Amino acid sequence: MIIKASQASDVPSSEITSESDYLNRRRFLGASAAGAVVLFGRAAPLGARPQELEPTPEDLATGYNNFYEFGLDKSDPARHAHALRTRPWTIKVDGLCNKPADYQLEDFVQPSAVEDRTYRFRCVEAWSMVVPWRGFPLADVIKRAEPAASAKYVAFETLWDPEQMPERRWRPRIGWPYREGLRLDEAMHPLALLATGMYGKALPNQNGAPLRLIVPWKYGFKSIKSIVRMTFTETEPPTTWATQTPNEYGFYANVNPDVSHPRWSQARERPLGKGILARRVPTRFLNGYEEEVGSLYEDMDLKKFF
Ligand SMILES: Nc1nc2c(c(=O)[nH]1)N[C@H]1C(S)=C(S)[C@@H](COP(=O)(O)O)O[C@H]1N2
Ligand SMILES: [Mo]
Repeated sequence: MIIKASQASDVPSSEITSESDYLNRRRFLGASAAGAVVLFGRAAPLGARPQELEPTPEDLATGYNNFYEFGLDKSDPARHAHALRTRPWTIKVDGLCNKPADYQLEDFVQPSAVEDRTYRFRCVEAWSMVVPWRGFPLADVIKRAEPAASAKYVAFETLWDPEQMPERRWRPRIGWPYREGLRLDEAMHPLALLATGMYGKALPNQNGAPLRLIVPWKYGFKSIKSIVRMTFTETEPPTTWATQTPNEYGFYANVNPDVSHPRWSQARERPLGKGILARRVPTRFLNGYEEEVGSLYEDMDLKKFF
């Protein structure tokens, strides 16, 4: 996010050469014979449009990260986040709702609702991945909280514990913790997921253990990690990046090839793991999820509410 326009197209330091990339691809294809081509876990509520997506090599998804609490370089989170203690873990649900509560992680996550979902993931920095997440619908925990009629948004906070989180260079204008938010109807959409795992395993700390949000039609910075609080509000909650640099990052942050970042185009993206010589591919409106979520924005000027 703190990048120069030229860097938006840089090859990440951890990205592998085309040769080892080829080997990784082979490894993946080997695995897919055993059934690794993943479809939506649950097609019915999403308009029955199964999508075949080839996951990004796992070592890239878990080794090239943005998690600024652990450092600003893409390799920092994987190097430092092992220090994060993810048990015990408490999640506070509060604000405008009938059932505020402090949950232990074990009570917050209902194992029977956990499913695997493979989504495209598009960072505002113009790189992208395909990740097989494991999680449950955000809507489940919202319904359980019984939001009041006045609740129009839900705000999220990441843990902030300087003892465990070594980053000292970056001080968000809004202050820590990292904050995000969604309009309530966005949050209730069946595509919005609370992830507890990826690639069939528990979520690595650098990817936001033990619980992070995934909103696949929005830029990656909406997908807040290591969540400790959810608050129902009547007004749009302040969020980290939209407060930090309001001319560059908005509250909505819907993936949109027609709305450029002031310093780079969002028309194309670089899929991680395709090799350094691979062409950038076109970015799709709402990251390819227009059929599912387009109606949420029917009456909005998405150039204004970017
Ligand atoms: N708490 C917190 N959540 C965060 C971030 C962060 O710095 N801190 N970075 C965001 C950004 S910019 C992206 S692209 C994704 C990256 O998720 P990944 O590392 O699992 O790919 O996490 C998002 N969630
Ligand atoms: Mo991002």
